This record gives sequence, structure tokens and C-alpha cells, in this order.
Amino acid sequence: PDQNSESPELPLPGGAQRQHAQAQARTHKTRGSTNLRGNQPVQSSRLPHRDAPPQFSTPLCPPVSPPPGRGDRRRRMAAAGAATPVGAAPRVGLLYDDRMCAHATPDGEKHPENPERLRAIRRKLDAEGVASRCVDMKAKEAKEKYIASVHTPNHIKLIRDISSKEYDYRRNKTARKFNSIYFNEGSSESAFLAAGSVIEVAEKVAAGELSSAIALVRPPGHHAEHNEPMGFCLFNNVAIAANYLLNERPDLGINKILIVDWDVHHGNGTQKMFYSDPRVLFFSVHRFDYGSFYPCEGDASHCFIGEGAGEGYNINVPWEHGKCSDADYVAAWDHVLLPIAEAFDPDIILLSAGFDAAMGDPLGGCCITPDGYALLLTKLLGFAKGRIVMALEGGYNLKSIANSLCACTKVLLGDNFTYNSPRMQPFESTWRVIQMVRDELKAYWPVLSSKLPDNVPLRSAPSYIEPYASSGSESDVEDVSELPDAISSVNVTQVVDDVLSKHITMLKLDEDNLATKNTSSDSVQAQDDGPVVASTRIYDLPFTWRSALSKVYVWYASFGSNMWKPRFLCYIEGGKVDGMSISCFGSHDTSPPRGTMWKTVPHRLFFGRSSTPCWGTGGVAFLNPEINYNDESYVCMYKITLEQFNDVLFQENRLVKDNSEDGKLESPSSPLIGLSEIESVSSNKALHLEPIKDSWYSNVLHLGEEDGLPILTMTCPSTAVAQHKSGELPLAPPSETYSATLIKGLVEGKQLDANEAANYISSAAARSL
Ligand code: X5A
Ligand code: ZN
Repeated sequence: PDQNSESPELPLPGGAQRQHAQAQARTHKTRGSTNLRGNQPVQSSRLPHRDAPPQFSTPLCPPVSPPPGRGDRRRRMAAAGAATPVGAAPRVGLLYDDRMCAHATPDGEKHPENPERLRAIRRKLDAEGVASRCVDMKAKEAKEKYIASVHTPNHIKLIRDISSKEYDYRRNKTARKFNSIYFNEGSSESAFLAAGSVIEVAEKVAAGELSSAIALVRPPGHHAEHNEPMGFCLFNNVAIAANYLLNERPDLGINKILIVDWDVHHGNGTQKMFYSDPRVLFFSVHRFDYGSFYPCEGDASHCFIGEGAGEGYNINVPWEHGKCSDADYVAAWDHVLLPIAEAFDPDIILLSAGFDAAMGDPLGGCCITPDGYALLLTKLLGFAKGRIVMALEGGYNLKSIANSLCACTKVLLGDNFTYNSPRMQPFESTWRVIQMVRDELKAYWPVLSSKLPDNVPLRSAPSYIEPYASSGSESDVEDVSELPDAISSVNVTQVVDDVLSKHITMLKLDEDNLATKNTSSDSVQAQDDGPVVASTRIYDLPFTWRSALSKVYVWYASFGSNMWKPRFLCYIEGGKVDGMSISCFGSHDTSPPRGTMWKTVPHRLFFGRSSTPCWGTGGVAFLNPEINYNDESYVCMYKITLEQFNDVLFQENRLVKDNSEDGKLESPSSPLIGLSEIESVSSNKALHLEPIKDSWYSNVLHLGEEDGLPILTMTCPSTAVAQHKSGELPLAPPSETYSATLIKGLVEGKQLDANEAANYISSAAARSL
């Protein structure tokens, strides 16, 4: 408490380190320092980066020791060889080209990655008078020989031909073979232009004709793999440009490239392309959520550091959950990226600049502000003589991406900039992730061996995560009045220890996991052709989605036969009750619900379909996903883990398979509802699960909250309700045994007596939709 977060002083580490840090803080002060807490605003006068030292630290995230001597050398070089004469306005290239708006969904379906993204950015830059201060550039198609440095001939041919007339009738079918990809007759041209544009601006920056540049390109690139488009990406634009500089233009003297990927998703494609190449240092900071965040591959974890000559030149900072803010990113910059960049001393920086970690983004669930992006970018300008090439990747909220890009452009133009956004603390998890990354990489980058300061004020994880779900005793009623204090003075060493033991527990858990999962197939969606990309599966890692989601609780609201607890428990423990002709597989975690509770909800209960494998002839219960305040349906809520909820979803939708050869069970390898889905279902009230869109219970509804936890249920999509209304799908009263189960639930749950319960069901079955 004596050196608490409320102190206006810098929270400095103790002892010798403190002295060092103070010395460093003094040095920085004379040059204007970065600050997230308000004692001193960020001042960046024209070209601040050319003579300012790299900002390793903010008071929010106390300094780590800089490598002796390196800073001086870098400053010297910056002063001597700046791309722009000191005092002159920086020449910032801005590449915009309408032709990259041609790539769009084939029938105008809504899609987050749409042409309006580029137009919204352009409009904003024009309106702010920023575009006119930049050097206007136009797109050029990339030559195939340059694309061939990262993609296979097959892949290039596919993207070249996909927009041709002959492809018209196969285009959608081909798109479906890939993960999150659409094509139209404009896709080929846009893809070649996007790759060519990044080459174009990178060449000009590398040659010193521009100080820095921004390529407003789409489709994005960082998910695209050697032989496979993926995640809205067709060609890997940034990787192609990097190889162009290294292999085609030795005259430009670019021998070391730093790629910074701040898109909220892992840059899986880029990582693979330079995995054993020490000339390219790849740094990606992204949501990982223990493997449940797109692209849901284990190689986004911090353990993937490169191989062969490239060992140590691949750096992943994998967030454990959403809601990460400026403070978390600044911490990753100060304690991982910047010290390494200083030591690596790149000749140019290519920025995979996705803006889907921005506040308001519908996919990212993080909250970087425009000021935050400006600050992160300012910190990068201290390297490579400020030679930065920004290439747009993701980012799906039009306002957020326009504002963020505008702020970044102003930074590149050298405008004065003051950090004015709300001052947040980093998460505890951020500190832990940063420590893991540093430990993993310190053998390659000795500067990371220093001890992190241990008294940084941190905040606890977002509310939907129960940080330490103890296995046995639950003290639901606890005096929480002292909690805020306890959190603000949390001791980082203590947190790290706690977390360490938690991870050891996970490790043990996952040994059993491995035994059952090794035999399971890798993916739910079978791809009938296309390349086999060797990639580490999540269950090879100590932290799996199962161990992560086993610490998150939700209320599952049941409304049909599941209201009877013994029947619901079949989904947890396995087995069956009276009237069921098929046994349930049960959940991976068979522990019983932590709580049971009844509620009524303003949704219409109806009975649809005409028979089921489990209950025979008759309809089964659905909730109309539309809210209707004239209706009231009973739900019985069970407090279970998000892991269990996924297992229930798998079983309801018949995704669990009995592998009869060895009697092992096969479940999908990734969850349907991870932490990001919890966020999106909480704000959007419903989430239709695309991967299982043809299953009966593919629609997850958010019905509200109970003790801070989301109430979720699963039912049919509204499209199915419409089909039930029109008669396209049958409505049918429940079978004897099914309704008996429902009645037992209501009666044993003390909601209705037997007569009332029978009436409730028969009237729900009798009313037309
Ligand atoms: C470039 C980018 C995201 C793909 C998400 C697919 N891709 N669900 O942000
Ligand atoms: Zn993204």
C-alpha cells in the first residue's frame, strides 16, 4: 500500500533497478516522454522519432533496462542517415485505389470485409485534410514471379482464374472449400492489386523516396498460406513485399525486416513464410483465448519462436481473452517488441495493420483507441530511420478503422500528438503473457532477461471469467467491500506464482486430454481437396480451449425435457432416462451444475419437427428466438462451465460421434462458443452458429444475466421458425414420454403442479405460431 497506484509518482521497481529506471526516466524527460497516466502528455513535434530515443517505457509500464550502447548507436544512425532531411516535412505515401473495391461477396450478401471499408477510410482522410498532405499513389498489379516467392503455382493460378467467366458456376463451390473465403468476378484483380500495392510502397520507402507509407489494400493478406486462401485473405501481401525487398532488390540495401502484425488475429500465413528465415523478424500480438480465437491454431501460442536459422525470430504475444486496451498493447511494446526491435535493428518495418483490435470492432472484442494506435506507431518510428510501411489487414467497424487510420497518418506526417484517451491498467493476464514470452525468448534476446517490475497496478480479467474457480468449496456470499483495494495493490509475483500453479494443474489435466484426443479427427469441416497444412493442433499444447473454458461459468437455460434435472444430467454424466431410446455421451467434465434456478422468459415455446431418434414420434421443444412480451416460457437454468455448455451443444446438435473401432468418443476439436462468442452473443443477443447451420439447435440466445454471468440457451434460427409457420417444416405435439419428462421437470422444480404443467405443455403445443 505504501507505493500504491494512486501515487502520482512513477511506480518504479526497487533497489538497483529503481536507480537505473530513474536514470532512464530522467533521460527520457529531457526528450519528452510517453505517458499513459497523465503526468506528462506525449509530445511529438515534427519528426519526433528522428532524434528521440525509442520509448521503452511509460510510467504505466515501468522501464526495462535498455541494452547498453545500442540506443546511442541507433540514434546516431537515425540522425546521420534519415530518409528525410532534418527539418523537411516527411513524405508519406498514401495508396488508395478504387479498383480494390471490386472484390465483394458474389450476391451482395452482408460481410464484414467489404468495399466500404476502404471508402470509409478514404472519406475520413479527405475530410480531415490529411490525404492531401500525403503523396498520392496508385495500385499496380503484382507480377506473378514476385507472388511466387510465397505462394505455390497452384495457388496463384487459382486466384488468377477465379474471376474468369469459365469459373462462374464453380466460384462459390470453390470458396466453400476454404476457411472464411468468398470470391466474385472482381476478386482476382483486387488480389493482384493488393499484393502489388504493398510492393510498390515498400520499394519507395526502402529507396528513400518516401519517409513512410500507407497502403489501403483489400483483400487483406496475413492469413493467406502458401497454397491456400484463408480468413478473408487471398495473397499474403506483406510477405510478398518482404520477399521482394530481400530477394529482388539487393540494391536497396534491405537486409533485415521487422514485420509487426497488430491485427487482432494471429498472422498465421506470415509466420509460416518466414519461420526459418532470420532476415525477417515476425512479431504478432493477437487474441488467442487458449486456442479458441480465430484461426484457432496452436501455432499462435508464445511457444512458436521460429526454427533452424530462424529460431528466435518469430514472436507471438497471445492474449488470453478480449477487452485488451491501449495499456495492454503498450505493455507488450515496452516489454517485448521494443527491446527486441532495438537489438534487431531492422532496415525497414512492415506493419500488418489490421484495425480489428480497435474499440467497437464487431469481431475483435478489444478496445484500442485511435490515440492508442497513434502511440504504438509513434514508438515504432524510433527504429529503421522511421521507415514504416503500413498495409491494411482486418478491421470491421467503419468508424473505428477510419478514425484509427487517420490518427496513424497524422503520426507519420509528424503532427503533434498528445495521448488523450482514458487511462487503463493492463490486465494481470497481460503481465503473465508478457513474462511467458520473455522467458521463451530470453536465450535469443538477452535484453529480455531483466526482471519485470513487480508493483505495477493491474486489473483483473473481464467479468465473464472466474479467475480462480476453486474446485470444491464455494463461498458465494463473501464480503466484497475490500475487493477493489485488494486488486489495485495486487502483487505481481504473487499473481505469477498463482498462475504458474494453475497452469501446472492444466498441464496435468491435458495429459488425459491427449490420450482421448489424439485419435480424434482434426477438423469438423472436412475439406475434400486442397493442401494439407501441417499445423500444431491445440491439444498438443498445455493450454487448450477445454482447460480455459472450464474456468468460465454460464447459466444454461433449458426449456424442454432438459428442465428435468435427471434428464439434463445425461448430457453431463452420460446415460439415459425413461422414454429415451438413445444414451447420451456425457460431457468431458462430468461435475454437476454449480447451481439450479428457475425463471420465465418472454419467448414463445413451441413443439417442432415430427420425430426424433431419441424420443420417437412427436415434436420437441423450441423457443422462438424473437422476444415476445405476450409470451412467457419456463426455463430451468443450470450453472455450468462454458466447456460443459459446448459439450451440451455438441450433443444437442449430434456432433459427438462414437468411434466404434476403439470405443473412443470424437467431439469437434474447437468449441462453438468461446470467449469471443460470449462477448458477441452478450451484445447481439443471438449468435447463429454457421458451422452447424443445418442442425436443429444452431442458434445460441443470450437471455440476460444472473450474478454477472450470461444466461444462454440454444434453439432454432428464426429462419426455421418461418418455415414452421409456413408449413415447410412440421409442428407436432410432443410424445407421451417427452411431455412426461417436461412435466416432471416443472413439478419437481416446484414451478407448477401436475395439472398446470400438463396444461402449459398442451396449450403451447396447440397454439399456432
Ligand atoms: C484479416 C482478418 C479475420 C477472419 C475471421 C474469420 N481476418 N472468422 O481479420
Ligand atoms: Zn483480423
